[in-house]
Amino acid sequence: MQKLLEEDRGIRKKAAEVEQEPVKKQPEPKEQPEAKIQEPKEAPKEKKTNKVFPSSALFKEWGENLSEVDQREAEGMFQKYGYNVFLSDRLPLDRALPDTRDSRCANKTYPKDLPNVGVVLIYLNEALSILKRALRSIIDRTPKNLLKEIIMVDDNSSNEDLKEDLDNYVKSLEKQNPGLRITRVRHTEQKGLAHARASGWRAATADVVAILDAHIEVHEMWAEPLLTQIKGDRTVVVSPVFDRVNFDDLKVIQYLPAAHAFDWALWCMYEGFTPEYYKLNDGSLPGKSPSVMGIFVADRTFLGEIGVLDEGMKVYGGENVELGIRVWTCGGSVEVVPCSKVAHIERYHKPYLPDLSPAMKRNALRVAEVWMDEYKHNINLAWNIPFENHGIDIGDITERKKLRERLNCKPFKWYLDNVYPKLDPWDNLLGFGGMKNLDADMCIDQGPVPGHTPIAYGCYYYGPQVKLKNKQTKRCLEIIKSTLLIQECTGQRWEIQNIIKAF
Ligand SMILES: [Mn+2]
Repeated sequence: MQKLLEEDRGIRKKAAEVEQEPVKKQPEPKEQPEAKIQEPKEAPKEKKTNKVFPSSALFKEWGENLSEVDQREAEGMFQKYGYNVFLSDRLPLDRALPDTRDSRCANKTYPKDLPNVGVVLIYLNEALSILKRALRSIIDRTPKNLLKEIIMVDDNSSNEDLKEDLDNYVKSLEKQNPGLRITRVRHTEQKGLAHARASGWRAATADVVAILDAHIEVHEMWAEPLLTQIKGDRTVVVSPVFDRVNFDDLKVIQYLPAAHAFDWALWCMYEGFTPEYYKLNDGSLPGKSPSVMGIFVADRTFLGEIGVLDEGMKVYGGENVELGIRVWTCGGSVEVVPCSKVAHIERYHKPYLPDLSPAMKRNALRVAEVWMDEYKHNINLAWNIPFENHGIDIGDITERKKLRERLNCKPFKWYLDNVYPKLDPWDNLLGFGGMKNLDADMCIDQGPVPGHTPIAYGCYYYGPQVKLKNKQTKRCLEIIKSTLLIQECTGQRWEIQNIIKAF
């Protein structure tokens, strides 16, 4: 989930658990309060075994009484997959999930004649037992008359067990479920998330497509609330609410509903719904959302009409934000639906590439160029990329620009004003990037926590070392003996990496 869902950004995605209103931007999942679910009391421990990997994230909270041989096996698989495959292989494929929905959801009823759904599962070297559990949960927890098909999209996996072993499992599912169509799509080179998802959409025939990650388990009644929204309005793109499945013990942690949003670097994060939503005081109601985290459900033909996904994007990231902006500005809307829940593993690391930033940056620049009008340079600001001549090849965007033209989409300013007013438009910045004192040959840095009191520091230009805002005093910012001072001006000169406006 993306990003949500997709999640799983040990790297940087600000996925988060969410409190009830007001929901703030939440930095890292670990810092948030958790509603733990059904924590069984553990039996008294016998003597502990030695930890073979004391610094591994896998063994921080899990695996206490594992033999050394098992620890080595578990750690090896964890390094490969980013989640606990050792444990997954030992849990039932049809394990029960806790009901984490708002209590009002249990009393809701849904129309009998809902549109049917095709589930698209994207995977790249997913662990076999994780993928099987996703399939099992979808088949067991979607009414037979609603689940028309499952489309499995393999974005060029190399793992051996995703060949014959998986084929055999799929055959057994087909035998048990004669009415269900299972389609396989296999890419012979890695196409990236946006293209893989779109290829799943192309293979689909159902009324509605649900584009999911493969490291998920759907909850009971996940489909009906989503399909009900789409039945009522074919232009609404919906997302379930995710619960987090821990990468180590695979326990399910409840997340509360929140809108899916993003910052100017296009990293996903949770954000509160609108004030109007909270006035209704009913957490089971669908809420409007600026974007989706990655996983989404939409009317199949409507999704085609508005351009599916930007297949010019590479690897990972940004495709979910592009979808959100496009749907809203070109005549649709996006909603998060609290009574639909999907448990999603937040991986410790992703298998696509060791560093996702280059792809994120490139994809973000595509979104900026096609959709963001006069705000497009905020993407450069967020990534510390020069406005002109940045040397990053963003690929061909003429088709996406034509699409925007053809659909007669509203300006990005409309989106900011009406859909995502919480995104700061950054319209009063003068410059960005490193700010270097030419006499001292040092830069301003944000300084240590707590407080981030600015200090003088060697220039490194990894990211913006300080944000320059429009403030004027008659004293100067200078560096004396490596110390940053505000004092009477002695004429020290500064250089700012990128100037936006003359000042
Ligand atoms: Mn994911």
